[in-house]
Amino acid sequence: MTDAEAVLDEAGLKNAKVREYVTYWAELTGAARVEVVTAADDARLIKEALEAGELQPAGEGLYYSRSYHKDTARSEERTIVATSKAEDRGVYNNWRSASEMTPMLKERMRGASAGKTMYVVPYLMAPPGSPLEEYAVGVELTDHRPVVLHMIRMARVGIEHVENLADPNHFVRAVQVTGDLENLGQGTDNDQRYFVTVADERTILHFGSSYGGNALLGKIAHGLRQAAYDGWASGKFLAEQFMLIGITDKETGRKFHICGGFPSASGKTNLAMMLAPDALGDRYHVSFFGDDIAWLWVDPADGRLYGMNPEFGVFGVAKDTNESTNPTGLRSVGPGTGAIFTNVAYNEVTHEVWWEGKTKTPPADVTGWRDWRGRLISERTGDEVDEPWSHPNSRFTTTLANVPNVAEDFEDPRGVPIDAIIFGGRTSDREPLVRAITDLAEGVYDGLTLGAEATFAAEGVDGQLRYDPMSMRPFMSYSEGEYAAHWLRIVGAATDQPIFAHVNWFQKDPGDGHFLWPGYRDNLRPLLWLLQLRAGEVTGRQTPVGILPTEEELMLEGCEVDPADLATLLDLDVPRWREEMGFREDHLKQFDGLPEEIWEAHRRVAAALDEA
Ligand code: OXD
Ligand code: MN
Repeated sequence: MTDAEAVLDEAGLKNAKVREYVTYWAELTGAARVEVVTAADDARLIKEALEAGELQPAGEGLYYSRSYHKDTARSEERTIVATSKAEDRGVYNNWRSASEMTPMLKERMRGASAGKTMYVVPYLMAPPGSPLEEYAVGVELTDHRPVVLHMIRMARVGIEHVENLADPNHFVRAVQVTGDLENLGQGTDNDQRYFVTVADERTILHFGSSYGGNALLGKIAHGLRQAAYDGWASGKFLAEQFMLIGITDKETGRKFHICGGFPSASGKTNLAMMLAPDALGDRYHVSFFGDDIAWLWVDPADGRLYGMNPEFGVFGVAKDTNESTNPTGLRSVGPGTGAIFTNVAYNEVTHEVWWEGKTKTPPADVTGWRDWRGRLISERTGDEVDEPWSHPNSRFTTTLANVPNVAEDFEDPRGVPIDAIIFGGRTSDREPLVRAITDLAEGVYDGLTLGAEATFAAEGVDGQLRYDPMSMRPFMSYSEGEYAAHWLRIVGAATDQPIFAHVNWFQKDPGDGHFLWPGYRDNLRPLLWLLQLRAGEVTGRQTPVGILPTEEELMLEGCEVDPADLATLLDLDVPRWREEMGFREDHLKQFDGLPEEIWEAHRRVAAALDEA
């Protein structure tokens, strides 16, 4: 056992509550060494990780890592929110009592870091000086060096974030213990993993994974689950799985900000990093704030809703990132950025990386190429030949500052005023290109009924969505009824309300299956219309489910969309909508204590559709 106290002294870490926490867990996990980490340690830790074979070089200042092959994604079934109050149980949060879970996790973690280093990673999930800073402080303890390297990219890391706290005890305790990955029964009846957020104690206990989504505790467990709980318990803010972008009108100098939620595989990262289409680029500039999390609050000084991205980096899905879907994403992982690729394919001779969709076909010369599991492509036989080279959830990790169009004020502690909140599903019919919603309850109702079609027809009933309220289904930390009420209260406190909208880039022609809308950079067009609607510069056309643009109102110069397709994109399929209302009713009925305003919004929309 290590002398943790001496290490903490040497690091100059003085916060007594942090010291107590570190020494307690060092003792319990049996770690052989303790090391306190600051962002400035990155270069040394990279070097150590390369020497240890945890990372491999992937070009100038770029790195490659593979995770254990059964440890490549978040595990929703094993993820639990625990508190001491049974009222916190929701439909999606897998609620269990803290008195049951905490001892169980301690038992699993006891002695489980023997022989390993326990890294102490003090972090901040906010730009320093943010009004929400007190909810953003945490200390992750991890026994896996690549987790530290990811944390340095994804959060602001350093002991300064835990010193001089107004309340020295007010930090999130975030413990990640990897365990013996080869013997954890992942996905079997005997699964040993548990990913628990003890939300009312602000303690996160994750056992059994070193994969990013389970192990970078600042991001999902703190930035979403814990923060959502804190935001509700304090009555001060919302923490949502939202992207956040800025749009500048260069002609008038006006700036707008849009945030919004998209269920996975609905193009959220691509949208967040989007550039204006060429034909509109002289007038409009799109800037990037964040691709995955936004915290939202109202500033009573001006009555506006504000938003900020608590993260410091991007943990993006690599698959299908290419020059046309996301050129800025590619630049953000270019030479010298310090980016880390995980579970993509790797060429051990040239140090190149490749993933499905990076180019149309994989590299023709397979010399040196290994798939995400480390197997040589050249040795594939039979059916293996058709297997993907990279894991579908392979990732790139890079800092926000590496994104070429990052907003100049992305670290402004005041956050940015939010003009619009959008929800975007993946729907092949029914859902128009954009429909704006000006009523708060109808906007929240729309977020609660957000969803995406099951990826494979076999997974669900045809045309029925897998609902993913506000894109928070895997991150809900308290009951959905309370969640809806909290949304109404927070956004309702803004005297200058943001406009809501639902967008859909994925309508298809029922005949030949082609996408009706070109998507990607052209997605700016419906967003510009939305901002013009909010400013009263266009009026659109009122429908039962919101205001739709007219063709003339959309700025379509340089946009290649077929006129017949455009007509469909701006139309409503009323019979399909009526059917959808039945599904929505069943979905919402699951939630206890849903505010009456939400039910009223549902009934209003249903009645308007009946009359249409
Ligand atoms: C996620 C992520 O799993 O952002 O949603 O990594
Ligand atoms: Mn996410």
